[in-house]
Amino acid sequence: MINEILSFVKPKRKVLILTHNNPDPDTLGAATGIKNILSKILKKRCTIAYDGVIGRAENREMVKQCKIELHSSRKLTFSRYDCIILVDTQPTAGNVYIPDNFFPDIVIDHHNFRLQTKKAKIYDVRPKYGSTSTIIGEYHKIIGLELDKLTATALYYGIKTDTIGYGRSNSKTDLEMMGYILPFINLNKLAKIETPDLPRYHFKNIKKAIENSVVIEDLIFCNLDEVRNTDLIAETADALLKIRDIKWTFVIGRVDNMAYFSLRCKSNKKKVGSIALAIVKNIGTGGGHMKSAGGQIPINGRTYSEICDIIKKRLLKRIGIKNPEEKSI
Ligand SMILES: [Mn+2]
Repeated sequence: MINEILSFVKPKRKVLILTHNNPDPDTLGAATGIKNILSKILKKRCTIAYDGVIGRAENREMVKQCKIELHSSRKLTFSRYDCIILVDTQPTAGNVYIPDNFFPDIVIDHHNFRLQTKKAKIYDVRPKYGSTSTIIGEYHKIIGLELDKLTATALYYGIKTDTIGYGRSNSKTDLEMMGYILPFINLNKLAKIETPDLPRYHFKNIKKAIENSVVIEDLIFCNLDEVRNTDLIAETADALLKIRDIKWTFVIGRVDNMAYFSLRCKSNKKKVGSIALAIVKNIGTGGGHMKSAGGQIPINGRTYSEICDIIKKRLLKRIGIKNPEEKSI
């Protein structure tokens, strides 16, 4: 696939690499990696752009430590680019800003395949992979391009956050790729990324999350209402999943006129990606993987609390909760 990508990009002048909105380490790592390949092999000028906010302190530290140059996709003139590459999502997933009349030429992702993606000139979608950074790491290996420290660290952290830990899933391929990349990374930088100083609002959010959570059988349902960035929703879902005897966490919140949610499950038999997709039917977009998923629902026509009610009802039904008795944590 990488050779197809290289011959497609070769005659192009300017390349735009898009991450998904509110980028996570995997999409940032994948964007950094594909930029590295195209600039080293083809000497292309590549711009990496995103929309939304990089909320998590770890992710901001990753951008700083790996010197990832980022632009705001809303401020760019898309027509200046003759090649658009999308990583770690797909055009119709609902979590990427692409102006009307534009469509990515190349899509590289590991979420479930969406039919519209066939409109891209080249697509490499591998739902069996735990991360998109794994795919990009594999590209480096195939073409024999040695990894520099910054790219290696970004790719490694991208794979790790999507694959290791509760609410994550991985395959042998992901772990082997981590093993391949590990000797090239800067361990000091990785340590700085993994243990950044945390802002006060992180701890305030933990307090709010516990107060706003209800336990229903082995599910924690948490409504954070207004949050300062969407990463807090994902962080909360990960944090609450650490509670003993809890199998599921569902966290919903809102930023501006959009409701966002994250769903996690300790078991990989539940395919939470398809649950996320089902509960937003006709009201929003969603998706994800075996243990980790999310989605977004525009707040128009319905109030935020009406959305929460609909979603909660659908969720309880989907995960088979028969006795919706609510307790506090
Ligand atoms: Mn990913």
